[in-house]
Amino acid sequence: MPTERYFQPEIETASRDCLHAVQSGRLVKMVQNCYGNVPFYRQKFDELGLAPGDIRSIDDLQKLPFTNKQDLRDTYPYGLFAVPKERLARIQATSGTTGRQTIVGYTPGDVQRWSEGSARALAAAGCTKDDYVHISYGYGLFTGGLGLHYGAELLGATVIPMSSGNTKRQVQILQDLGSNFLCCTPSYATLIGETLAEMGVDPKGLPLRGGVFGAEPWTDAMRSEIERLLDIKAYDIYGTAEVAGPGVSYECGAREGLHICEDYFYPEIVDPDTLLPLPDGEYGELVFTCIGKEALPLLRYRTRDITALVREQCSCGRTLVRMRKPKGRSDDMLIIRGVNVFPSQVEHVIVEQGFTPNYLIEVERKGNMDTMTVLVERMITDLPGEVESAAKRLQGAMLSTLGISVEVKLVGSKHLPRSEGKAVRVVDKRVL
Ligand code: DLL
Repeated sequence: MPTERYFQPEIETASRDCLHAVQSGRLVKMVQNCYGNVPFYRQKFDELGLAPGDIRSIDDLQKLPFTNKQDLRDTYPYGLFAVPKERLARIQATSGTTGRQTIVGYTPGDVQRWSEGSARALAAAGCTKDDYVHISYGYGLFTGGLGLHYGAELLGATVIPMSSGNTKRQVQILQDLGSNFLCCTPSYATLIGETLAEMGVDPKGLPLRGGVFGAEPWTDAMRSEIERLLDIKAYDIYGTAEVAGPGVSYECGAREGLHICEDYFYPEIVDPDTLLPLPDGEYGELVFTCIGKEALPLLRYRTRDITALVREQCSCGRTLVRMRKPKGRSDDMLIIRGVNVFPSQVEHVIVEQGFTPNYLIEVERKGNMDTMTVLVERMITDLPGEVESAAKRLQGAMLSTLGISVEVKLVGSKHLPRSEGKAVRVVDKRVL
């Protein structure tokens, strides 16, 4: 069993009292920054009859107003920024494909703190300064590429800044340069793994040891598939551009939840309808207050991601609170004939039944009835007669897990589109 690696043990394993003091001091400063420099927040405070002095510690957090995506859109591009433009070191954006893209910004200090989160994630996955880190997240306004890049550099590792795309070349570079860690979306990791096999490259012959995968929900079943295809250990990393980028939370060697960098990003779980806080262990919407940010210090930002917090001590020695692997986003959740379905549940059943995690969910409304069809790739080895029974088996498993009947269509191997970034899993054709 390798010993656990920390990037900043003084904070990652700090006592809860110490964390409370750090969080309280930062929240007080942040609230003054918001009130003094962001007219949007000043107005919200005034409407609530709240003065910055009313916030004395992190225990006062619930007095503060929420912020949501629409607020960022309404004030596009720079309306919620707390510093003049000339103090910004970097602009990035969310990868949102619907509506107006959200612009975020960072001071040099913000870039440093964000990079620390990424460096903590890489170290927790076992990456060291002696390793080569192959980054196949997209570089650009999306935070994936540059986020992991800066984290790997801060750790002292050697970066191979590949960006995404041209998958055969990715495999060639993995082989030629002998990378030890791969960073990309989990769906792109499976594509790289499949391409490796197609090119006849044995992953056991590569020095690749681990991967840090995130930017989209993925199941433990998909983790096993990636580990099999690439012969590595796969770790989850979470983040959103509004909060920072990758490294807001990350898995450690125990891989039982993602430790949140709560010295910079303070988490809450709330009921998405009532906005009331939920007890630890209960699933609800993840909300962050960016207590360590200067340029875009968001108060109680509603991420829409569905997860739960775990406060029990982790076997890795970190004291930072953990969040469960996100199930998906509340706005990704499908309601089919009144039943809530997350694409990640569908993925779980597919892989559990021995299929590859390449799938597409099509939803339609026929008359007054919602129908859901799941397209899954069959194995190359399946004989024609076996395809029908495999589809029936999968359909039965879906019914027992999801509680609704869905149609399963088995399509040819490699028939469904592959993704080099975040995968699109749902086509909802309902006109509601
Ligand atoms: O996806 C940042 C990131 C880059 C995270 C690389 C990890 C690795 P956005 O483009 O703003 O930022 O998208 C944020 O992606 O609210 C989640 O819905 C989803 N997401 C991110 N990481 C995970 C994860 C980046 N590990 C949105 N598991 C978030 C599930 C994730 N969903």
